[in-house]
Amino acid sequence: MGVRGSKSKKQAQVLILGLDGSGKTTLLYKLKYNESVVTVPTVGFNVEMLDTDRSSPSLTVWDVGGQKRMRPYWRHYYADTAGLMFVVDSWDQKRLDEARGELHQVLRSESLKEVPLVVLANKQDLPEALSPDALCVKLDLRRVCEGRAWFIQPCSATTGMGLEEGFRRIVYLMKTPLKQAQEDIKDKMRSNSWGKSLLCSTSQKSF
Ligand SMILES: Nc1nc2c(ncn2[C@@H]2O[C@H](COP(=O)(O)OP(=O)(O)O)[C@@H](O)[C@H]2O)c(=O)[nH]1
Ligand SMILES: [Mg+2]
Repeated sequence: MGVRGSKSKKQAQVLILGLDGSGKTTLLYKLKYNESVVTVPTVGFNVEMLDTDRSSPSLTVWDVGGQKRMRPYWRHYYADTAGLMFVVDSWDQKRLDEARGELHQVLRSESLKEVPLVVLANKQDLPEALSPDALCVKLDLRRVCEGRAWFIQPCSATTGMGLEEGFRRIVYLMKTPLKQAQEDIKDKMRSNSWGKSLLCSTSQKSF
């Protein structure tokens, strides 16, 4: 995390990864401008600043192209990453194996060793989208995330459902000591209250 800006508010880098077509660019612009944009496959990256509450660092969010030929470049963004978000198309079951393989490979990187993870189970607006519980099993999250603070958040980049919660969670995980975050997450998963915010109930667009 570096310090930047006139009020020297800290800023932290959040990296959004996931297969092409999972909804990364749509969700970034829905969150930033509350607009549904028509996207084209991202070549290179999009980067946006997101505001947070006063006690949290501002977020510099990188949305990096997810096409196969772009994935070897993902690692160039790891070094400064304080929080990782991995977007999954919950409806496209044919590509879940591919998503799992890519996610596992990303998590094996030494530079992301203690970086918290939020998996965004996107496209929940579509009928037959897999639930976060089912995705958790298919992606083998509990095993691959051992020793890491993580959470899976259902969302829809089209409607905006769950997006702010997802970003609140990554901010929370970035700010909270690992042990405490793991306990809180266990409780949260046990109570299975996916839709409710873990942090605060403000309706303002700050995380
Ligand atoms: N139904 C639905 N479609 C979505 C959602 N998020 C993204 N899409 C669509 O999925 C396609 C790929 O989205 P895009 O943001 O370009 O994916 P990216 O390659 O991960 O950046 C576009 O046609 C989006 O409109 C969602 O939550 N629900
Ligand atoms: Mg894109």
